[in-house]
Amino acid sequence: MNNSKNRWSKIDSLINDSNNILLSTHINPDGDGLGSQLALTNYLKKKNKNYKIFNPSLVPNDLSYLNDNEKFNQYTQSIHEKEIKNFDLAIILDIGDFHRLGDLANELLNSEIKIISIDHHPHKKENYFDEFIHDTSVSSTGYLIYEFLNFKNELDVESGNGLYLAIMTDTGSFSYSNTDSRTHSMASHLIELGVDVNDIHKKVYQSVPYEKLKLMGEVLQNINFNLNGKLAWFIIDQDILKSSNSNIEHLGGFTDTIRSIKGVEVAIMLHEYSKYKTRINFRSKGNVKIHKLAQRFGGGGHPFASGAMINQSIKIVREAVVSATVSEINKQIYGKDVI
Ligand SMILES: [Mn+2]
Repeated sequence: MNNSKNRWSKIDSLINDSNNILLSTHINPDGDGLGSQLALTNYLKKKNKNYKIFNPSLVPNDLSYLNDNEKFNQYTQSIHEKEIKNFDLAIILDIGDFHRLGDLANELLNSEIKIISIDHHPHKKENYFDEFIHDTSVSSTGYLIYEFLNFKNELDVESGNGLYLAIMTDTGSFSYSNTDSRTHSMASHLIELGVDVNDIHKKVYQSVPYEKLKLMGEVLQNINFNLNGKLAWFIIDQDILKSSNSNIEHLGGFTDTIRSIKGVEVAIMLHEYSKYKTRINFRSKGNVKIHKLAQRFGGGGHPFASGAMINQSIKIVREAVVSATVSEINKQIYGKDVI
């Protein structure tokens, strides 16, 4: 682990041996996945590699400034299928569940393309990757890319801008329990390289679309509490999105905000993704581990931040998820095995 030469040498040679490199991250991408991509493409440019970013979704609204510096293409199978065979290497970032790649997952599995995964989510023992760095001890995927570029002696202010975004967003601006001294050392190093932290913070957190705050206003009026306020949950259905003129891109950070309420241990967002598809998002303050709960519903993630996508209507999911979370909190906080 401490020998970064061993840790990165195989990935390094795979990149060296490839000329057409595909980069991707998970559906509904976040600052960690996109910032890591930005840092890596900066490196690939310097190495004169051909590359292309194909993500399952577009850059979300609150990170749209990223589009000024890089082309984040959305992968559409019917249009891009033929292009895929041109790549010799795929680098998959920040994905704990390979199927969060969307259509691209099967496309890659059916190809000859070598697949690298760099991630900080928990993974099953068997995976689909030819080479990987999976390290749940680090705050973010951005930290791992930082480690790689540092090992290559290729860090600069451009890659630093992406990497700072990655750790800033994945640690809740250096406040979540995944923030450690390595996170701060990395930030310090990036500032020395010339990264303007105030500029990045302003771009991300001081340019909230009005529709997002309007939607937040509606959510705040309709929070449901259980267990004397230890559990807080809210619903985002199609009606509420329509009435606030907002969309899925505006939902980032909502569950974190609801978790921040005094007394709340766990917050859940239930999002009506479509009529028979419900997305759930779990956030815990740190006393209740919720990743196993997410796994039970077919999802995954970290102990205090996880989620799942369920092929059921929101009404059915709501009942199952709320009662399962109530008993999980009872079990973990009070040692009670009751519903
Ligand atoms: Mn991440």
